[in-house]
Amino acid sequence: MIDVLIPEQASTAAGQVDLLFLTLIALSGFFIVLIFSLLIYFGIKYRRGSSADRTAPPATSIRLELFWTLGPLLLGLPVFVWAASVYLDNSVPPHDALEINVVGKQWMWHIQHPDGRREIDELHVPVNQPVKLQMISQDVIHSFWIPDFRLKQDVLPGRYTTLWFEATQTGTFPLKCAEFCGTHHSFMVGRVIVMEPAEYQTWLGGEAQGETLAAQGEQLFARLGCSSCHEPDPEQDGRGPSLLGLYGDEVELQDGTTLVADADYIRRSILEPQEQIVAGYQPIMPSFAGQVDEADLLALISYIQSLSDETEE
Ligand code: HEC
Ligand SMILES: [Cu+2]
Repeated sequence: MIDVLIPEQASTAAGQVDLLFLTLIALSGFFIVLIFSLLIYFGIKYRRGSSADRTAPPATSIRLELFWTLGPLLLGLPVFVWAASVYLDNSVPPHDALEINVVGKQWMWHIQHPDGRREIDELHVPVNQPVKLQMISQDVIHSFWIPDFRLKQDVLPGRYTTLWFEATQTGTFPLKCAEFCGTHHSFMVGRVIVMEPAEYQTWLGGEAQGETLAAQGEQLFARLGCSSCHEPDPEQDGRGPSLLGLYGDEVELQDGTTLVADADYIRRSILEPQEQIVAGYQPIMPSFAGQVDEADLLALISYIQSLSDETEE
């Protein structure tokens, strides 16, 4: 019977989420049965004209009050702690996760693999390996949902969100948009194809495809003229700060605050360079809003990220 109730559990999150969900159902069921049984029992016992004893009803009972206040509290709080830990497990991606970019737009999912391969409404991933999706929308709010993985994450315009998972079995699983996003929302469906790692490697190399995402970003960097101000070599003095080692590093801003240079910061630096000025530099960088789309931005970020990977090694 359980098999009928529970759909495929195809990720490490699925079992955790189902157990939590079923526990909540069981707890709710227990209280529904308890309350309705008592309701019916007392309804019959104290119906009008019954001979039940109504003399000297108890006015207060501290023990009863404590019992029905603390009882549900003690049952409920552990569920909260448990749910929070499942939530945290599934919101912080492991460091070794394979990073894949997702751009949602009316009405399709556009997916970019780090080695440059792109696909639409299909996501190929290896089995038993953590995968981190970095997602953004080019228009309205969408929501990336893989029911068999029990995972769902809003995809927002103007800000990156992440979703990570580890698929535990090979196969094809439905992918849906779970946010009403316009007239063709219901067509915004796709498939997640989980493959053996070797098969995935063959698939990646399969289609003649050109360069990696970072290399595409490097070309954009030259074509848009970023390189005229941002010298790749930190020894040379460009008009803008060197971007070597920027990704993941702390940046000091002119107003004295510091922040960590993540994907969102770099995206903002390109679209709204006047908003956050790096300490010690002039606000001379022009905005590139309108010249680059979300896919270009992800390529640029991937390139800037690759500059940091090199310095770390
Ligand atoms: C006219 C020169 C100029 C051009 C062209 C230019 N930048 Fe900049 N950039 C700057 C300056 C100056 C700063 C530092 C002041 C600021 O924060 O605006 C900066 C800051 C940045 C930062 C933040 C760096 C940090 O250390 O926090 C990033 C990221 C960046 N630029 C990326 C780019 C990209 C990508 C392009 C091309 C699409 C580009 N820039 C084009 C001059 C330029
Ligand atoms: Cu959508």
